[in-house]
Amino acid sequence: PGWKPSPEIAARWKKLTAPKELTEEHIQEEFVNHATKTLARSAFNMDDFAAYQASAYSVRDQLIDQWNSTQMYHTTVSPKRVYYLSLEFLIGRSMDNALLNLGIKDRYANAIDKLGFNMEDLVEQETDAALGNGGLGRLAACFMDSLATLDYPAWGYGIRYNYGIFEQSIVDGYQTEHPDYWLTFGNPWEIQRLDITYPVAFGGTVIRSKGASGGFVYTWEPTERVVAVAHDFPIPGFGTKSTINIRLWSSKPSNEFDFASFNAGEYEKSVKEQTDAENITSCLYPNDNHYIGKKLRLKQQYFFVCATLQDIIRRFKKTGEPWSEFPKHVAIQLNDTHPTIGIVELQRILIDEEGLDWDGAWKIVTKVYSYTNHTVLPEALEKWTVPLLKELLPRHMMIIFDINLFFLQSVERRYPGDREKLRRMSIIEEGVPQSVRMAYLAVVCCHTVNGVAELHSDLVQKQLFSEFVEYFGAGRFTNVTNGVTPRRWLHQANPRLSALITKTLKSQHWLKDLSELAKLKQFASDPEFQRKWMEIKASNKKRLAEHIAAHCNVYVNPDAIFDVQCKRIHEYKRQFMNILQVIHRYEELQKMTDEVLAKQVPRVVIFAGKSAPGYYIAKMVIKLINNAANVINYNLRTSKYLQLVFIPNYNVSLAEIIIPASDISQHISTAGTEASGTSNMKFVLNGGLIVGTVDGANIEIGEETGPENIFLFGVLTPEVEDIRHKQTYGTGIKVDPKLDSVVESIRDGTYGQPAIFEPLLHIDTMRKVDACFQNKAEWAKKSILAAASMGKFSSDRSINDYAKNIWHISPLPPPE
Ligand code: RUG
Repeated sequence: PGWKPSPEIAARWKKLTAPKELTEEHIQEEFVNHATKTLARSAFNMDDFAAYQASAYSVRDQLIDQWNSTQMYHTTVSPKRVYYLSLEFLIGRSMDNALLNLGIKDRYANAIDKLGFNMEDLVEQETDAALGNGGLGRLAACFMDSLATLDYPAWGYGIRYNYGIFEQSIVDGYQTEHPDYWLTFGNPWEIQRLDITYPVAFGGTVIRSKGASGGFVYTWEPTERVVAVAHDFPIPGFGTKSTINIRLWSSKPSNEFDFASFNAGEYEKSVKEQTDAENITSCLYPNDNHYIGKKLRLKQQYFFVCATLQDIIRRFKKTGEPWSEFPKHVAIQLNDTHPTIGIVELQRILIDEEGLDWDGAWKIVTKVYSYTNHTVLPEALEKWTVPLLKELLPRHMMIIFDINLFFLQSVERRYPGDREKLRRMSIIEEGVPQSVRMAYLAVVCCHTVNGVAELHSDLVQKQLFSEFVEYFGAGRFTNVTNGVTPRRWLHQANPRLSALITKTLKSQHWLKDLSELAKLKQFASDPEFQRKWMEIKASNKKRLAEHIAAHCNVYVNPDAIFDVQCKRIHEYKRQFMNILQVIHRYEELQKMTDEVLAKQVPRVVIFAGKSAPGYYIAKMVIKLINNAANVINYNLRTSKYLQLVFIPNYNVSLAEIIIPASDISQHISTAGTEASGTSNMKFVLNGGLIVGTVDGANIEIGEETGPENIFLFGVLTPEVEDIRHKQTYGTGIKVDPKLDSVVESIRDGTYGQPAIFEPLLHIDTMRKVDACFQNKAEWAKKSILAAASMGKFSSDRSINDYAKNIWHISPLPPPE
């Protein structure tokens, strides 16, 4: 900066920026100020949306105050920081969250009420920031909330997509996709930093020449240049002044305009560079648990890590310390392999730009990075072809070849002559063309690799990376079980339950230490507490029923069991098995006499979730659910006992309505396929019980709740492969493809294969659920005990695990 304030000016500045007491009048002043000055509205020209915007800008002012002082304090202390690199941050809405975390919601609601607006209505005006696909992106958002709440010096880095995940509507039963225009009316929750920009380059060639010291130097001469512009999203902690930052990059052309083409009348050409550059951050790829080998996706990955590293290095250089101290200031966490090219970028910067030798650079790089694996599904493991990498990032490809060469040389020394092992462990996969296995690159270069639940981390170590565990030792690999933030997923999404818990525990402290929920167990059999608990569930179910009526035109019975499966539609998550079970139930109902029918436990089955647009089978499952709903809901005789809905456009704010309203939720992936799952944690936290397979975090949830408070069923992970193998090569068993005979064919018991019986076990489990649900007191007790056992699944616990065991960082609470 070219300007430095004199001490007097600095003092005046301090006085002028000192936070003002947040009185009712001050809130109203700020609100009206933003309505009239920022939005140019008047009292006679307001509506709920304008009032939302005015409130949002005034809440943002509060956030910015805290955020500025947090950042200034961190700059003074210069602690070791963690940088969480993620291509997805599924933030959802911000206003309610900010008001609650800052502890000013009631004050704001009252002040705004007196200006004629209802805060709950204004909250509904906000569009979700849907910059993620599902669990992975929402995990990143929960982690940011926990990092801020626990006062860790942390930054999130990612991409500001112009269009987040598509909006889903259902037309004639089919999923239809629409662009997500989330930025049309601006975004009050971000601060555009036109002053913080970095160049990012692609393509071209690498020139090798002799350096002054006799070694080779490499000069990358790229052919395409763009600029990354920072957008900051302040993230307030709960019950602390810490407010951290998610910095999202958007791409801009480096030359604003091609004047020569413009002057020659070639208008399209003159703006081509501009549109090409802006395209990089246009869209989020809508694939969950499936990699996409598209050039633009690789560009997105490099674009964001390149800008991020320049930002991190700029911050480090302010300390004036030598490069050897870099790992004492910087920990970088890779959320999946998506940012893995950042490892190579740091090695490149250190060698080509900072003049370190290979070994010196490598020592630094390998102390800085750690990698979270989120899947063992082969189709989700990223590979980039060598020709594509060479075309886009020629110098990086050379460095990857060198990393691989040095790595394989040392493997060869350990296992002389074992060429098969070298082939298996190589970062480069042979084939036409060759490709780079990004997960192997991450494992070779990171000091720590973690899975996201005990079972998953075990599979990561025993199957996916078993030879790397043998080579590097088990110390490189660990588990950090996922978690969710109780601030959003209970306090915000279920305010009445949160209030009941606070009243019962006589303090809000459980929101900062979720293990305190265990104290609720003593009230689990108390009829009065049960009544209050279940009354809140009933009112949440009513709210969801209203949403369903408005969006699906179906009037569901709020007294029925609400049985929910909402998540991305995927074969491994087995919505198909669930819908078969529903159809089976419907067919059973048809066969019943009126007398038997009258004894049935009414059930509302609720599905929600998006399918990747190109995922044919998943889309057919959506169609099947909707077609089945059309039959089931219009059967006047049985619809009292069974209703089925598919709620369109599942996103964070819809999850906030659905999750508090569930009685049971389905987490029924094939054993060994769902790395963790996090919605399972959210449902139980809100008093819903799990129907689930022995997979992912279900297992650990069951350990905490006890087997009597969770409905687990099905085969275990080791059996799955065995069964698959037998089915493929064994007795020639075929599952009847016709829907109407599937259930019968699995029920007649002629097949000797347990996997085929999983749908049957699912059906049996659902019968158990019916029986349990009829005993209201027992059900309430289970619901309370399960929720009270959720202490482990706070993302605060996950973040403390990462901080202590992987990042080696400490909390830095800002001074009062
Ligand atoms: O499928 C996994 C979930 O099981 C997990 O809970 C979540 C967060 O760890 O990540 C999901 N995931 C995995 N999303 N994408 C991938 C693979 O890229």
